Amino acid sequence: MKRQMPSTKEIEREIQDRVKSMFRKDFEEATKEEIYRACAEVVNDVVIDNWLTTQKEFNKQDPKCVYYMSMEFLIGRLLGNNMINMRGYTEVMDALDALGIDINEIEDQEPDPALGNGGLGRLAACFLDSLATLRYPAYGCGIRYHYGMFKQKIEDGYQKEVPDDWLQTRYPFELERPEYEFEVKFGGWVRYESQPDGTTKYIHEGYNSVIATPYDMPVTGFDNGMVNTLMIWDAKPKEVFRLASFERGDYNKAVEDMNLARNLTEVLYPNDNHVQGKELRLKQQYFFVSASLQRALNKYFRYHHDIMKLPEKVVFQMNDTHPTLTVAELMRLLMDEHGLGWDDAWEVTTHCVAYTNHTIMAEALEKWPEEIFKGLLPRIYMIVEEINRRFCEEIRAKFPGDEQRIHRMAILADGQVKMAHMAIAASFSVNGVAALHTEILKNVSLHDFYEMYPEKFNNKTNGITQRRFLMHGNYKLSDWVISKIGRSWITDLSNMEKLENYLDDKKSLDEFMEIKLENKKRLAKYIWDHNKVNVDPNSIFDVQVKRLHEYKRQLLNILHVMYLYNQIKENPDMDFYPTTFIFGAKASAGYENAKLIIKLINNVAAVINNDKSIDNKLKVVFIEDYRVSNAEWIFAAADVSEQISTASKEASGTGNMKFMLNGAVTIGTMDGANVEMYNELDGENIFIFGMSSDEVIAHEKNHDYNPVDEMNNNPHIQKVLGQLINGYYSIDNPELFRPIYNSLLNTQCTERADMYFVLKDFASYCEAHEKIQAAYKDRETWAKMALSNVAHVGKFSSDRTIQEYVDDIWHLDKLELK
Ligand code: CGF
Repeated sequence: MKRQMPSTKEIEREIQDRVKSMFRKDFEEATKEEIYRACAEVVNDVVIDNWLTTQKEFNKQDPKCVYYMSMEFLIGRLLGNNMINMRGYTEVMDALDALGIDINEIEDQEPDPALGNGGLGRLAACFLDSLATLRYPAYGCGIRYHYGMFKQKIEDGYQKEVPDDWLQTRYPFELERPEYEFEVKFGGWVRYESQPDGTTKYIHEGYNSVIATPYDMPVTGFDNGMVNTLMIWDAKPKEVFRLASFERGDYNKAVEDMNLARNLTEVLYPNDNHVQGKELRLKQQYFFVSASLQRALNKYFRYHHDIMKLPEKVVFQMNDTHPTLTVAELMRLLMDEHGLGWDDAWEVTTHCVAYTNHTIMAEALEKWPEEIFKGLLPRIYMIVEEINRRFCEEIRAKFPGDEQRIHRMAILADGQVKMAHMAIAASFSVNGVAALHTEILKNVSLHDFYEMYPEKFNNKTNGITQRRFLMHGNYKLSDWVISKIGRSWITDLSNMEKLENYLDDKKSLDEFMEIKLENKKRLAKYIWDHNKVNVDPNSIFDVQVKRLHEYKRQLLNILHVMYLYNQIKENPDMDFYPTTFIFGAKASAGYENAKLIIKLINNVAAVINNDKSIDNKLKVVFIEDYRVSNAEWIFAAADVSEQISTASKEASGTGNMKFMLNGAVTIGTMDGANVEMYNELDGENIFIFGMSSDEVIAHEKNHDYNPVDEMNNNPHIQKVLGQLINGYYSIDNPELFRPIYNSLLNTQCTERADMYFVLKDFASYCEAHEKIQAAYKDRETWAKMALSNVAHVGKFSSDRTIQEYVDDIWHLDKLELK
């Protein structure tokens, strides 16, 4: 039976009791952190009962389930999310209120479990939320990084990375499960023995190993009693000092195992859309894949005997190429541990694994030097060699005589192991994450593979959960929507279209704008508290928050701000609606250009915000440490959403959807899911600019773009670029921003000048902004545009995405819960 949250009165008493029993304190003496922990336990109590019930039903009903394999789960804080999903948020808020405490301060005590970089990790978290809400059995499989995404400090305008020790004190929403520990082996060599029955036995020797321990986190569904499991793996040494080796005097081996375990789960690599071929990362990949597969097979064998029927009960979805070792490790387990021959093992594997591609960026395609791979995973390497041999034969049979094609598609080529190629060769489904992205995969970046296996390719446009990004992040708008159209949108976002009935209702539009203003005031206060910049909530809040990457073109945004500033200085009386440009972005620690763009934004902010002569018409704010928790407030407060990547480069984007849900109007290129947003909006109430993806791809192919021409033809660009190198924004060091200038213009300093077509799209970006200015001036026009965005956001719920994965790829059974 589903257990409900207690009443407000009971919660009030329980919180006080918990504070007493956990900390031996009266409530009045407790710190905020202690109250947070007490609240977490009150909520956990209900969650755990539902978790137990779900798992019992799971065992009884024996449904097919998905293992979502992902190096990243950017889950964000769980207290608020669990309270919402258990339908107890208001009750806890009221209970705390009665005790004289503001719930926001309590939620603020929770560390933000930042086990991911950006879109890919947050997508995985949204998917888990939707799976549970739709009652589909699922496990998330990932890594318990001790240090997740770094905390960003801005010092003198520069990004500084500070480790985020989120596990410093016990995290209340995880449960160590030592009963599901497994050994994972690295290095050594493989000896083979011929068996009397003609088969060969492979014996792995001389390896180092660690014990993988899972920490389970509950994943709550919305108001349905369903609780799935996210298992994140940690490593510990097999024996603290590997006594056997130690006694034999092999002190080094003992220490090696210790160190291996210590390092494995220490850090998340802070790269988004870019891979560093570090051996430790490959170790992390094998570690969590091997442990997860062992646990999955272990569970399967508790209720089943016939391993050939595994695909009827289990599917492994590989979130990007990071978990591609799933293919070879499953083959190893099936053959070496469960006695299958190659053909049977391949039959099972290829019916159990599916792959999602998240990017076409060349620098994000994972390749491992064969030598490293072989040394670290000798048995896995043998299996990959055989997969490759057979795969090349298959290509040869389909395209006889085309040896170049075989070279292009091989899994092992040029001394490297190409993970995407292995993922595609073995998966029964290969999907992109937005319609345009999938078309580019089919026609350009994975064209060879599409020609080989057209039936494998499909699209699953990303989505986001409305429970976190509206109900939790923007409860005022959420309550308003409920008051207008009821609650059905909470689990079926397409119902938002009922808001269309209010598009011409002046009173409703006023209420809607009033809520936006309240949210802007909340953010303005946050900005004041954190940046000491005074921003006017009545100005346009124009926001670009996402990872910093050159293809996302924060540079285009800030160059435009510099241009506006010039305009206002030159024409002080020009008609201009005051605008606050808000940025938030982390740059990967080693990404110099990206870090310099952060510095530029901060320097421009310093100049503009201190210039009294422009009468507060322009403000620029860089929000430090952009993360899931502050993101919720930022989306809620945005008027304009900047989605301005170079067309073809952003696979989907998901921030774009979160803004839309919160009633921000998009300025964007025809890229990623923007294209589908444009379609859902019938091309209205969205500001599109810039080149199409076809145009970009054609320029890249023909090498016929010269940014110098753009500069020569546009005096505004000339002026702005001049200011990059004349000390206008860096008096002490006029050369500071020279690398940015060079990246735009100088072919000698960079592979291709202005690789992301910033200058090419500059003029049309300025024009689109002028249209925004005009539209915003009429409050009713703007309110209609913004509300229309909310009304058309239905498609972008992760509930819809998950249902498509289930229908087309996973074919899961729903769990029945009373
Ligand atoms: O995955 C991304 C994101 N940066 O994490 N890619 N990766 N890798 C894409 O660039 C986004 O466009 C996409 O929305 C996201 C999730 O699919």
